[in-house]
Amino acid sequence: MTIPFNRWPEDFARRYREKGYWQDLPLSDILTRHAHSETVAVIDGEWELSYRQLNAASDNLACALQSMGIHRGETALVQLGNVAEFYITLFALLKIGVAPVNALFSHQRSELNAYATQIEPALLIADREHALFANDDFLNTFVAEHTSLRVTLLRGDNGEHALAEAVSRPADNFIATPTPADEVAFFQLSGGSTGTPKLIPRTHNDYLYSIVRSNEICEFNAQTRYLCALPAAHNYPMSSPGALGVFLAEGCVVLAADPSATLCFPLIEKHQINVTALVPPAVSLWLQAITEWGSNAQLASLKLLQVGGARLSATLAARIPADIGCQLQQVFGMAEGLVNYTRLDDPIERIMNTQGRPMSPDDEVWVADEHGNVLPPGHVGRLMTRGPYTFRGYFKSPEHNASAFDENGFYCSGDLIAIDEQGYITVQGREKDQINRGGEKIAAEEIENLLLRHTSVIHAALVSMEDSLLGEKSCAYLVVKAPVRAVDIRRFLREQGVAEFKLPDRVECLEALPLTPVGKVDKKQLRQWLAQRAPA
Ligand code: AMP
Ligand code: DBH
Repeated sequence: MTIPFNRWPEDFARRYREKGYWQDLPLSDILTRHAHSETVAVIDGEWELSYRQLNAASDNLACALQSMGIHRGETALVQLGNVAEFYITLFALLKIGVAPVNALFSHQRSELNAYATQIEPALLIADREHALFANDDFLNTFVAEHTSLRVTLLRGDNGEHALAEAVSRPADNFIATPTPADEVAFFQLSGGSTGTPKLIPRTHNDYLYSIVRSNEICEFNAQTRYLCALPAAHNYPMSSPGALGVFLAEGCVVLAADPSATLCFPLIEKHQINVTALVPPAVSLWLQAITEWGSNAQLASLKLLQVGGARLSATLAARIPADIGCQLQQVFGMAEGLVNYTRLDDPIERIMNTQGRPMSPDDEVWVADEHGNVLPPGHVGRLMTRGPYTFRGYFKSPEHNASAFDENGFYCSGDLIAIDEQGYITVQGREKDQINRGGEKIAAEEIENLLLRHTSVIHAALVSMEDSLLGEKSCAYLVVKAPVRAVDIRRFLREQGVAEFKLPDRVECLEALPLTPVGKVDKKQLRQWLAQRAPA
């Protein structure tokens, strides 16, 4: 049984192998190559695991899952936060050829249902610390609704579902059964722009290459001490170079539950962290904390700060070397593949003002006008890309894929960019119907569909509005039958089981939504009204 996905054409696959990008190794090799190392791999609070221990723990879990009848070619739904079990589970599943969707810890019923419906998982791994799984109510419904589920393991459970038990029971004659390196290893989550959250199949070959190449550019090595403060399941702290880059290099990953300064500064000092990855709003909060506390002394060990996920303003960028006292690297990436970095030895002006350039010599990136013609350097248009680690299609989404890719397999990310003469990219805007709330992506259509379930709502449009801290927040424009208050709308959406960051920050009611000449909702007009603070 293999998971269906859109493969690279044969001639591309051959070229990527010839150039050494695709190594035909399972992703679990990142860990197993250090199986005998006593170096500390992960620090999660008081819990420190060496590479040997991390590998053994994942062997144990892999073996336990095999004995429960979970096997190669199946899928799993995993929801774990920034805890060591996240990596133990990831490697265990890779070792037995089970492809997980790693849901974010902020995800709720609606997202988990959407993912389970798409992948039909045999296995669920979640956390008793998550409100959904604090008791068995949701769990029972979920298992009844998703009949493919045969096994559930829960972190923090000490009964029949105990994950800890499966992790600590010594593996007995474990034989790894990873999927072939050119098959699906796991699914990444797309920020999305459609009604249902989309899944991105990632193969061992393409993902491992993205990590190897990221390590070269970011110079991760055995001395790297990386603070993982963004959600561990996200593509950025997982692979750019992220925790997997650190493991590959035999460095050390320290986990933080969130990127707050109060939590992260002491961890940086205590564990002598030299690199971390943030989104721009977290950078603002760090700078604010430094100003308030009048010192950046706790950050003395920090050499490199990666910033990405959303547009970093030049003002904020300039304060990083000045106030935090470390080097900045801009990262412009996407879970679909393509990642751009400013290089460590780039001139300061490039590091401050661009979102870097593609990491691979074989990343093909060009800018398209509205007719699909190539635009010259400096012109703003649609980002089009394909390459050795950029996917060729969303999971089971033929219709959406037909519009997201051109006839030559180039993926249109929905970003508006310009590329300069030296190949450096600046992100200028966005064409996709998405809100980037400080790096957390919201697909407008997903929330609009939920809003339309409200008995008073006739029409709904979710648009971005400027925010000084987050960059963007969301505003729901509604046409209603009966008056509604913002709190009611937010409560209603919460009851629909959607992640908190997707709730509209503001709600406005209108007589009618403005329409474009072809009769589509004119979101540009709505955004303009918001910018002018009218009409309320
Ligand atoms: P996702 O689809 O959730 O992986 O999000 C990827 C999207 O995040 C990109 O297509 C961009 O819209 C946005 N993004 C990521 N990094 C940056 C950055 N450094 N500057 C501006 N936008 C970014
Ligand atoms: O926003 C992203 O998705 C992102 C940002 C930086 C990403 O996936 C990445 C680096 O790999």
